Amino acid sequence: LKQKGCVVWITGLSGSGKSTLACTLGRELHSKGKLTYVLDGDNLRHGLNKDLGFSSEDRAENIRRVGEVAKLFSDAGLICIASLISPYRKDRDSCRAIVPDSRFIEVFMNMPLELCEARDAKGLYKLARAGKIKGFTGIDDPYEPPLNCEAKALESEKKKQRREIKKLKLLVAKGQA
Ligand code: GGZ
Repeated sequence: LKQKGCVVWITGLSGSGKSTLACTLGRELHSKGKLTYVLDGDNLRHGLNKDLGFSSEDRAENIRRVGEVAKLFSDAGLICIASLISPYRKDRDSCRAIVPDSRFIEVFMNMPLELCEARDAKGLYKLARAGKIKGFTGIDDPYEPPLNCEAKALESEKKKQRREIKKLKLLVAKGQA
């Protein structure tokens, strides 16, 4: 196997487009013959992390586990794309710390809360505003945007999206060098 692995870590609010970006990027890299695996926070909470809730401790453990798994995948030579809210800087930084330097690419979904909430694809923001979900990120739980991420993305018009994906592919190529 010639491929070298890396971790693409996508962070951002619920409904900011993390999963969509992860899938699109994964599909494109795959179609170029690259071994890729997507770890999606929401999905993993049905299996590996089904014992965890949304307290800051549980989120930290959720992110720690996914970080360790992502590291294993990247050690095995895969491009591992992780998409989790991962709201706390220190948790993301701990994941970065276990992956060799240039092999951790942090991508911030730079989507304003108002837009995520306006779209509210799953109706979760509405429930959070009504107090039916407690500790919802962006409503009554914090989100700490990255200070030094490798890339920012915005689910936007097709043309801009193309540019963002292109940039991410370049970063992945660098991460694999
Ligand atoms: C945030 C919540 C919450 C609370 C349930 N806060 O948009 P979704 O629905 O499909 O994805 C969100 C998912 C978040 O899981 P993560 O593993 O990415 O979170 S973290 O990194 O913070 O551990 C959302 C849903 O779970 N969800 N309750 N209180 N998101």
